[in-house]
Amino acid sequence: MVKWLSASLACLGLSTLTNAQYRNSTQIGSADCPGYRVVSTQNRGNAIYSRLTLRGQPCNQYGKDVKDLILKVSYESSRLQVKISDAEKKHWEVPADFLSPDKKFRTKTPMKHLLEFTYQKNPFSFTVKRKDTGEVIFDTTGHRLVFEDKYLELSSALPENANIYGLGEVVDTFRRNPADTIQAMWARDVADPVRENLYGAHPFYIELRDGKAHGVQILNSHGMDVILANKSVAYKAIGGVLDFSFYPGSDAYEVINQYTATVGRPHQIAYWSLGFHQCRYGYVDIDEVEGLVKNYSLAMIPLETMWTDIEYRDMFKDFTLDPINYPLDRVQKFVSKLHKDGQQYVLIIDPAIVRNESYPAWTEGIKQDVFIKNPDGSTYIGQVWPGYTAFPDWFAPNTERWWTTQIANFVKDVAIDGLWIDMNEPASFCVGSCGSNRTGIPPYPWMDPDYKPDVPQTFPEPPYAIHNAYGNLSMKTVSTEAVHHGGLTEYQVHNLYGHMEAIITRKSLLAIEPKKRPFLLGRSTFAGSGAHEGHWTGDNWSTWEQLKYSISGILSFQMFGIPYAGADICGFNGNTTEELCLRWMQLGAFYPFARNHNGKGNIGQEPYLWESVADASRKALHTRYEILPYIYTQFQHAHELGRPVWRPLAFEFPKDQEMLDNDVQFLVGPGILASPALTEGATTVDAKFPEGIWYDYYTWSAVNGHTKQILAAPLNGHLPLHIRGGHIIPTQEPSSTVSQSRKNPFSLLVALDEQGNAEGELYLDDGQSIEVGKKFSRITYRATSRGILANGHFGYRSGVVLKNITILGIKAQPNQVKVNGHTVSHDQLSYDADKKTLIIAQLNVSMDKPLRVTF
Ligand code: MIG
Repeated sequence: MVKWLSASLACLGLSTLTNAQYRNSTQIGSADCPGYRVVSTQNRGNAIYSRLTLRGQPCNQYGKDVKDLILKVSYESSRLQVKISDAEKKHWEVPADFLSPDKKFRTKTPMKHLLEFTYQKNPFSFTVKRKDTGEVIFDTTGHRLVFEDKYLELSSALPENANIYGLGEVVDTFRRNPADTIQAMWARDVADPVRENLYGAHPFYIELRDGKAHGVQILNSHGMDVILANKSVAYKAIGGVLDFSFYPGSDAYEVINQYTATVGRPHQIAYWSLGFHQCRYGYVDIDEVEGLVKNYSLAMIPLETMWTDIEYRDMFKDFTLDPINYPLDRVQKFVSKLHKDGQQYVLIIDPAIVRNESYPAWTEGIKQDVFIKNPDGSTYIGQVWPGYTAFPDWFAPNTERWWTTQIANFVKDVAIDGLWIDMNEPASFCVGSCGSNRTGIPPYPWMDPDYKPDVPQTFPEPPYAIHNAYGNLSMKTVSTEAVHHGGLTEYQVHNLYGHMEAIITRKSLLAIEPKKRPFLLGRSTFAGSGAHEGHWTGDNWSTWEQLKYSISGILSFQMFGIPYAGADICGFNGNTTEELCLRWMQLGAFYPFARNHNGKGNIGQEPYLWESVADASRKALHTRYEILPYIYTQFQHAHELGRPVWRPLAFEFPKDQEMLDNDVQFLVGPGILASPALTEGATTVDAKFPEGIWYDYYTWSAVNGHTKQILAAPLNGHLPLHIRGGHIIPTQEPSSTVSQSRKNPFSLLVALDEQGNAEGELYLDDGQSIEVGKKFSRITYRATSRGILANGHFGYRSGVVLKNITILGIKAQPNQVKVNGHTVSHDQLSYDADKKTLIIAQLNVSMDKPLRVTF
């Protein structure tokens, strides 16, 4: 495959401009682009409209300069929008209903009082400032504005060595290199290379400056480059409009709150999806899959959800079962056993539908006209696993109904609990079309060095070559000239393909089971995809480097509003090792989405295959399941406010220079710090502790903030975790499944800060209903030197008791402890004067009522 690809890359030619050329081309005067001047301005309500006109002779650098532009500036509830479009002709824009804005959202202070837009008339340029401090967060002065049919360019100054996070999807450090980053936005199926464009397109960044945060987004589905260099950020898109949103924050969480209020709040997850998942590409038959589930239980490693990759299908066709290796009756028996045991089953589907006249998905699809077309109106043919395939056109009016019918017919037979939507960049194995007349079983191009498509390939490449690392935009995907409903081209909507599949597939799952939260995991994502699905970081490698990069990958998806994110644990490509897999299970046990997944042909990597890995996995998952109520609560905050479930230290401590680059540690929610071992042969971790006081999760010993510590991290130990002083963590005794764990007693871990206070929250509901009405509990816990109070809304009946309360950092032993007015007997109390901890044991009071503990 590598050979075939690199040969094709060479002949197609990669973009060759150097960074220096890029930098210089964004300044006024380069290529003699004249820029624009303002000819008139009108205020209408909350918006300002201006008309701009070209200042001189067009430069026609990559096409024809548009003569007249409209500038619209509007102060909205969650953002300041600055949009520049062609005054005469409509260019393709992402339709409003592709996003799911939170209509109820209001900032406390109206946007008008937070940000100020000002502009220069001639040449036109603009700045966005914070109103309170006057700080300029975006400034196009001195930079070109180019607006052509197939080329748009705008840049802003950035401070020296700016702290920029985001711009994905990519494998890179969490903080991007402000002096040398070229992030192309072009959805691409590729095995997780470092610093190249990947599966999803997220042209959104957060900048931290002097302890404050703001965010900048451009909404445009066309291919583009976003370039950080020479103290500036440059946007170079190959079509569409310049539609910027500015988010004032002023902390990073408020930025994400504003961003997700604009593009879509993360969906409410099913509680079970927080359990541990096992998958691999290459489980040959149902016996093997069944055996695995047994092996998990024999090894006493919790397994919540079993997955099957493309092998379950008959000749790789979606919505079918391989009659020999995955016969229907066996699969049905297997699924009902899983369900009986409180476990789930998730299957993969790909968008590509094979051309086969006896395959209903194809014949019905043709009848209902749901596929992407060639420019001449014939069905566009590419190639994926099952052979020569068509691709659903999510824009076509019948596609949703057709897709839902296919899924519903399959689910009638196999009661799956969720879907995994892969290959939706969309991936295809030819370079553009494979040729409309192709039928039968194709050769796999990468296995056949002499393979040539039998039709002449025309690849209309735009004059400006974005830094798609495959070079040609049609490489390994659908041709840019392929046509969607309404005459849209793949060129315009390529980056939306996976996002639209997610929107429609979520609707399909809801049509089938209207009351249950669907489970959906997708590969190619766009702004707002988190409203519909979670995401895994694709085909990573079983290497130490990628173990580390998994952290920044997951952190960046928290920013993009897709908190339910994870990387393939133990690595997908290549063989893992015992030690790597052990460290990966330790870290992966705390991924928001925790799944061990392996590529085809590699050695096995299920955690029970090595005694050491099994042991580490049991320990790590024990802790994950213990803190599930806390993690679930974080997901509720994500759903309501966009709050990240994993928090980057840079966002939590933006004034601490030491934290701005720290992407080897992270916080789970606000209160738990993780310091994983990420290198081969490590027995310790060099950990940095931000301000505050931190308590070892396992030993309860306290560590002072603003220190560096060498933490023990033996292979047979735990992933180092610390609870942050000031936080209360609700825990639950773990069982091997989520549903069992949810029946076990709760406890509270109260970690006091230096003043002796702590706070926490617990959100509970049935974990699966779309509408919970008032049947939820939101409990606030407050601890002071006088006691602990639990109040709030108690609408969900957990039927479970609160067993123990452990207080860390309590300076003296209280003389007497009362719980709800009753004095606790002495043998229920144990105080450790050295460690300053108090355990109040065997309380066994209801979780579903307010609580009052007094000292
Ligand atoms: O080209 O379905 O990223 O997780 O195992 C490979 C087989 C297609 C890519 C996915 C990977 C999955 C694999 N798929």
